[in-house]
Amino acid sequence: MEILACLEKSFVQISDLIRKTNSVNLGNLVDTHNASGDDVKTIDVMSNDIMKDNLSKCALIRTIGSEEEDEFYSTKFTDAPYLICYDPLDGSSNIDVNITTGTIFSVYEYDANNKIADGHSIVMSGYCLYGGATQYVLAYNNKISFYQYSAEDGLFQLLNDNLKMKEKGAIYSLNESNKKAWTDARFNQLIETFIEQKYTTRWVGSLVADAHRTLIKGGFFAYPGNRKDTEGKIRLLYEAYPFAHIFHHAGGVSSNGVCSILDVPFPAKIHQKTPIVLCSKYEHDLFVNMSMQV
Ligand code: FDP
Repeated sequence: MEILACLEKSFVQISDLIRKTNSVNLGNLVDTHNASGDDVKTIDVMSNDIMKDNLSKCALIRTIGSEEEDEFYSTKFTDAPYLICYDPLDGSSNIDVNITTGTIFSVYEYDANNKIADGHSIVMSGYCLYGGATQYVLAYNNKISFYQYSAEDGLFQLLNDNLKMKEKGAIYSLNESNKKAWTDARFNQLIETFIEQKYTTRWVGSLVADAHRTLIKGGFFAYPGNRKDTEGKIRLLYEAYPFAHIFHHAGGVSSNGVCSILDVPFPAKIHQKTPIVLCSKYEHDLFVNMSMQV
């Protein structure tokens, strides 16, 4: 698929950028693509330039939405069928300590009225992890494929052609330092239940890494709303919808606390946030039962 080729090219370029960056520079580096060669940009902005440059040449893409842009960008392919939204470098506040970051994306198909209703309009989504290895997960055609980049032959090699989530995990993942400020008390009760059931906790603070671990090992990930960030921190278009699409493809569950993330109407604003839960079925049942006790 042409879009996938553009994405894979971008993943390799962003991965190279990260691996060549001195992390002590706190994510600032010289843009070697710039003609003058002396333009200092953050690594997020350079990753966005890579994605935008590659994807704007793809004849299937009409519109691009990015975490790094204030508005949607229209390509020259005005009759093309798809919108693509992405976060070029999620978790970049971790880049200075060499923690896993990643690119998250979703491809949305316009309907006959040139509209997108909600997350059910996604035809393909995924993410690339820039960690110990460069790996990407793709949700397409009702299955999840998992690839790893091989620098030796310059190709992504298939690791798993039909990845499925466990029905139950043993890890919960939330930023518990916010727990006194959460606006939905079910999360506080749920944590107590997890501890009683001998779960352990993990919080990387990089959505791609925390969500990837939850996908692979099962369990519970959430970023609830709190008094400071009433809708949480996770952005709907290029973080929550893609991961919801991926989790549903893998047999897992997504929620904004009320409904599936995929049922949330397409936002009016490009950077709209949403509370988010991504989890296995067992943990979702626990969460739903908490709601009955409140
Ligand atoms: P970041 O602050 O690095 O941009 O989407 C934003 C995000 O990262 C997610 O990747 C991550 O899950 C979350 O914010 C981390 O939030 P905390 O600062 O509360 O840990």
